[in-house]
Amino acid sequence: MKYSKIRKKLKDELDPKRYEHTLGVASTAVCLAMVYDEDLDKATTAGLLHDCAKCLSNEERIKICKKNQIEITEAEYENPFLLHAKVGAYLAEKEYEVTDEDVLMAIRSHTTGRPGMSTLEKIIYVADYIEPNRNHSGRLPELRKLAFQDLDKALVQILKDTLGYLDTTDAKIDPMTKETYEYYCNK
Ligand code: DGI
Ligand code: FE
Ligand code: FE
Repeated sequence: MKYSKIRKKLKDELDPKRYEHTLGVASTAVCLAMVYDEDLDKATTAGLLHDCAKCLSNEERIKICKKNQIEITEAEYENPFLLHAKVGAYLAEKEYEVTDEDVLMAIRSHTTGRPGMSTLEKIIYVADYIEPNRNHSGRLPELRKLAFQDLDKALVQILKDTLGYLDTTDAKIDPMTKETYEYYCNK
């Protein structure tokens, strides 16, 4: 599907803020792809589509998983918004004609990360946190700079910030977020 068609469909599916965020992730991801020798088209496509399931209801997300034999973990049952990553990968394939497994995996892992991420997955994970519309952490200026200097270091810092933030809320931490952090800390 052409970018223009993907954008048009996303504009219908997402609320205006989420749509702007999506464009910000796509443009940030493509810049990171230039630095880290990743495929520019894959980075743009994954960036555009990473949150394509973000504006569905939790009921709709659970229904899509059940209907299509997509496994729901305990953590995802407790925080069904986490499913927007897996369901997003599913919709990217079914409704946006994405066949590239690297792109689908980058969408699938963008919220919790996972041990052993590809460069593309790291790029989407990091771009999601630092894109220009974000304004959620005082550390963003340094994280933005770090992302273009050392992707793995930026990844660890973002995982650390995310876990620190989750600790201040009563949100349940997905074991995958923790595992990812530990894996990249020890690398
Ligand atoms: O969809 P976005 O908001 O663009 O970004 P995202 O998919 O990375 O989701 C960000 C939120 O996800 C952020 O508020 C932190 C939260 N999150 C990340 N890991 C976990 C988590 N929330 C819970 N409950 N558990 C996690 O392990
Ligand atoms: Fe997301
Ligand atoms: Fe996002």
